[in-house]
Amino acid sequence: MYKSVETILVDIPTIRPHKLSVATMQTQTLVLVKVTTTDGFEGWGEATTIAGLNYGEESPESVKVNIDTYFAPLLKSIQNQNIAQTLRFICKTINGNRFAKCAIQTALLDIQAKRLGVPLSELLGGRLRDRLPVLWTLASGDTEKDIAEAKKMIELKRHNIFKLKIGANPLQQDVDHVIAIKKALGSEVSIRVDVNRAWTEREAVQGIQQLQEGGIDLIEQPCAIENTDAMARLTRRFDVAIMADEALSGPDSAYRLAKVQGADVFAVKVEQSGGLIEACEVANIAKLAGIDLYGGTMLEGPVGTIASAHAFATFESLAFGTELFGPLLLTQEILKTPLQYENFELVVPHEIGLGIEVDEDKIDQLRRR
Ligand code: MUC
Ligand code: MG
Repeated sequence: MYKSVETILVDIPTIRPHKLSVATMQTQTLVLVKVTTTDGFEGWGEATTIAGLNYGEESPESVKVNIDTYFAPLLKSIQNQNIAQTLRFICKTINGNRFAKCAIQTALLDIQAKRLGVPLSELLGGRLRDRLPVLWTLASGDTEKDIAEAKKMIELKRHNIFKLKIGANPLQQDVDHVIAIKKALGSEVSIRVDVNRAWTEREAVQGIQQLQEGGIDLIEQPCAIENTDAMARLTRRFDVAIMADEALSGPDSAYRLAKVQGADVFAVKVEQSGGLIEACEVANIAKLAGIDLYGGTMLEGPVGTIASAHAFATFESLAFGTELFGPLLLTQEILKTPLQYENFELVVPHEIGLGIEVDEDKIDQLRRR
């Protein structure tokens, strides 16, 4: 049934340094997975992470070793076409490894959607929208450069919402940087911040107070992943929306956070959730708990980005939009036809499966040997 499972690491320089509190990225390593079947289908998935092990629990190298050593033989041993049973079997047999599981699941869903002749979103319940708003992250580390970059994006009609990466500098310096950008871009432009868990609760209170007064719309993951109590207290204390990102590692964590109202908004990420199906479960938990949604990214390339788009297109409400800009941060294209970004949105394709065509010659040129 499954003929081959290949994991390919592709190192691509970013268009500029991307500064997060946990690392500065100059290159992104795409982790691509290609699965083929004995009846001639081919599916793609992605397990890309951010800055090696600085951000998540799986590295590009660990994903490759674990897929090659454990997932691939398991998949090749499976003799049926039932995707639900196959995914259940993988989850029962292999612990953890959410990013790898997401890549494999995406490839299997891509194959199944192609076999059935439908876009992948149809396997997730069907899409409610064909376009997703996409913000841009300003993370050059320089206030004037960030302002110029934002103005250019607005002019190009590429993005009109911006997220600022903070937490690497002293608190007041970060806050002043954010307020200066907000002032330069004006009240019409939504500005959000991502602290990537850099603040203690006391620092968060100090920082968020000023950011709220400065007209910032969203505060992402201000405190440590484990500090659910602090997240809940900040959510109660402030009017500005508090968003959980790294604290969400799939439906279980979503349920636990929702129970204590540990956030106003969930940043749903397909890889962090452990798959597209699980990302939809996180979205449902949020809906039931009255928590708003945002479509997050692990700065994947076009495969993971469009897979996320198929999942997010099924969400009933996406109050804070998405950040599916990963491919635009890269200096190289790996699709035969690039993803369509226009009018501040990403278009979700109608073609079967993921609806993309991977340029394998290009990947062959760029892959890590
Ligand atoms: C994160 O924590 O949100 C997503 C967009 C971006 O600029 O960084 C990532 C990670
Ligand atoms: Mg984040």
